[in-house]
Amino acid sequence: MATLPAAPLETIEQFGPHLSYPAGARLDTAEEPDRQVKTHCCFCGQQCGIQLKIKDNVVVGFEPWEDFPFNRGMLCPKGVRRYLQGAHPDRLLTAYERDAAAPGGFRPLNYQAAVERVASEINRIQSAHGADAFAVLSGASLTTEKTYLMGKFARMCLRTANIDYNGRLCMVSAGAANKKSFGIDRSANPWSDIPQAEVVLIAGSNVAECSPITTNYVWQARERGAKVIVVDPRITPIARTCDLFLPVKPGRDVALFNGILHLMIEQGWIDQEFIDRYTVGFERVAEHVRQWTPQRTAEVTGVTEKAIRQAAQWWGQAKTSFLLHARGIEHHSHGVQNVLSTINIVLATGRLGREGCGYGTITGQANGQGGREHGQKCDQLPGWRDIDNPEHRAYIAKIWQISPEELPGKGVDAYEIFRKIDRGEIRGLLSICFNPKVSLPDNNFIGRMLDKLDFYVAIDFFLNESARHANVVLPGSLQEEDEGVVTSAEGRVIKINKCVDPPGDAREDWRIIQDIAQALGRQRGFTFDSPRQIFDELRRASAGGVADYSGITYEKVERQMGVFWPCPSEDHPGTPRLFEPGSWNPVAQGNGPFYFADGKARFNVATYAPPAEDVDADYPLLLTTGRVVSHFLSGTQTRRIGPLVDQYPEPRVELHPQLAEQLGIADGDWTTVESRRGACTLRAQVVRTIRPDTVFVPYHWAGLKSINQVTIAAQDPISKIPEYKVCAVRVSRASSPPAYAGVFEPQQ
Ligand SMILES: Nc1nc2c(c(=O)[nH]1)N[C@H]1C(S)=C(S)[C@@H](COP(=O)(O)OP(=O)(O)OC[C@H]3O[C@@H](n4cnc5c(=O)[nH]c(N)nc54)[C@H](O)[C@@H]3O)O[C@H]1N2
Ligand SMILES: Nc1nc2c(c(=O)[nH]1)N[C@H]1C(S)=C(S)[C@@H](COP(=O)(O)OP(=O)(O)OC[C@H]3O[C@@H](n4cnc5c(=O)[nH]c(N)nc54)[C@H](O)[C@@H]3O)O[C@H]1N2
Ligand code: SF4
Ligand SMILES: [Mo]
Repeated sequence: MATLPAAPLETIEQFGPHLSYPAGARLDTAEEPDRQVKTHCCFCGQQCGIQLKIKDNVVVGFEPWEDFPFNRGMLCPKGVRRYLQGAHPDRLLTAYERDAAAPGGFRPLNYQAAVERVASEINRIQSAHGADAFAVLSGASLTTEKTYLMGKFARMCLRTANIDYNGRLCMVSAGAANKKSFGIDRSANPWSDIPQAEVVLIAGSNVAECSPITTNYVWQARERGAKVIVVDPRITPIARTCDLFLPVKPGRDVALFNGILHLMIEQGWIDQEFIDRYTVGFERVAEHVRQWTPQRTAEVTGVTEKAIRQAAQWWGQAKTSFLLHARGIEHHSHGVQNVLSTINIVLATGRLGREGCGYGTITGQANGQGGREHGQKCDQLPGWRDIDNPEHRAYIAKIWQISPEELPGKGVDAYEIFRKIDRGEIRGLLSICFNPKVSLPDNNFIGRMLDKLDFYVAIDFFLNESARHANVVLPGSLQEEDEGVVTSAEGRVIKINKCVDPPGDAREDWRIIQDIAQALGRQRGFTFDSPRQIFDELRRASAGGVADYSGITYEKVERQMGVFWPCPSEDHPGTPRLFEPGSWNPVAQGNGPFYFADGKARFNVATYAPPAEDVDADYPLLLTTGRVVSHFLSGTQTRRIGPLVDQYPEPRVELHPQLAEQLGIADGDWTTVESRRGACTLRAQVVRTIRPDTVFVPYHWAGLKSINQVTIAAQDPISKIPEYKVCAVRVSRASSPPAYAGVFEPQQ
């Protein structure tokens, strides 16, 4: 049986990097496997094809899967090492119950007893405080089947309105803006359109570190002569090879894109025929951007007028183009406005729905796309249906064999769930595939709220930092221990194949959820025997919705190496490129290809506002946060994979030499970054690749190394995404090393 590390343990890397290699596990990739399974990487939304090598029910290595069209065998450092995670000694092999007297603060518990305790606590809380007093937080690394089941479980079994998911921290600004502009929330093109583009514009995406395989598509375009434009406060690796770099001041993208559109209109670099025929709302946008003269745009964004004019000219005059963005423009209190402003420059040129003419938001989590379509969002039902729409409610109620009145209404977003805990309105929480203690902003508050709960159950395969606050922990499944579909950044539905069985008392996540339903005595609707059965119900539930999966089968996914949704019937091949004239569209009754009744896309006025917290005399610098190539999200997985730890052992504060000199900080010095919410002391990394008014810290670490102690919980009013990408801080050389110094010091 697994033993838990002794308490108190704030972060797993206190073990030291060498111990994060799975001790004694079989890790020799050269070893002859029993079999190889074609599946996909468990980490980012690129969902690279990979073959895992299995010996004696253990994943022991990998081989490239060269036929899979997206990555053709290529993998990034995380994909190459992902096979190491399952054998880690921290893998949860049994259920646990919190017990202050036990070593590590938890004692093992029989699985069935744990499930029964969960059910009885749910009953107790809901009968005393109402159904909505129990909340669910779910995740977009789960297969689409599981995300569907989580939405159904919350609404039909628990009858709570309060379910939301970690994509709330990720893709919701893009999703909301895509819906507003196009009526559909999916990248518009397969990535094979990128190399065909004359101009590739990348806004707020560290492509080479966060969606590494996309780099290859961008470079193919460059090789064919394309101009690459990058908008980022940091010269990221992709920016080092671009043709034009716009070093935007964090939080100012909407001004930049409005300024670019201003010039495009002034110079006539727009497609008036497309605008007239296929869009509405252009005049209001044109009127609005009139104020965004190059001079004003330069003043607000910190980008030179010359560079703004050059970007407008290249983008405006191109015949083909592809615009990509990610969290750099989305993680803002005006993230939706930022995204709308980028979509406006795409719509104004009419370069959509044709070869080499594309737009895409690069999804983040493994199932960042599929995980936001089928009902685990607080306002959504399967098929991207709207929980407020009576017809949509009636349709799903029929599939679930309940009456529409039994379906709860709209719940609150993931952060608001914690505010409701603070107010005593939510008393119980089930989380799966989510580590809010590390990943939510202002996370000292989150830790206090987890402790305030009457009852908290976490389902995970590692005891993540949030689960350490749980009353009961249930051992869930790793990606390679289950099967199901996920949808990649391109909109391609692909199949995750089971490689090994969950070890010990661990269970496939969907079985655990059904076991809880059974223990509650509400198993009706939760008696699926397999992910395939869940998928078949999901297909029916999605039929006729915008995210229509009804024509997708496991066999077709395998045969075609993925099926792009929407796919309304089994003889339909799927829809790689959206908005092609004449393509299937369940919503449009007019001639246009967009997903509104009149078939026309919407221009939306995108208004600029400064970040929720701007700099002032006390906090004179901007903090922005994000990722490094070798770690993934809250680090639960990658901080347990030795070679990835060695590649980037601890977070560092990136700052420009000018700023470093001004502050008297040398490379490697302990440096404190402090905001109104909290402080974090880390080593400095002095780099010339960042704006001198901005510091950057990656967020993959917990406890004292967590930069989310410092970030702000401001949210976009429409999407409710947190403003991870900008808050005001002061930075100084630390007067003393942090408490963790010396406990684990990586070799420099
Ligand atoms: N290695 C690695 N890869 C990952 C992940 C990971 O954790 N590690 N996570 C996956 C997930 S879930 C996601 S969401 C994606 C995220 O992928 P990205 O969005 O590419 O990554 P981030 O580092 O969050 O931020 C991207 C860039 O935004 C820039 N930026 C900061 N503020 C601004 C701003 O105001 N404007 C502009 N234009 N840019 C700004 C940052 O400097 C950074 O280079 O990556 C996925 N892939
Ligand atoms: N400061 C700052 N904070 C950020 C961001 C930022 O850029 N800056 N980015 C935000 C973004 S874009 C994201 S997506 C979030 C991510 O934030 P989280 O979702 O909290 O981070 P994860 O590390 O994905 O946590 C997921 C947990 O799920 C578990 N898990 C993974 N797969 C499975 C599975 O199949 N089954 C089960 N049962 N468990 C599983 C992992 O072990 C891990 O403990 O962080 C956000 N936080
Ligand atoms: S790019 Fe993403 S999916 Fe591909 S190997 Fe790297 S982490 Fe895995
Ligand atoms: Mo994300």
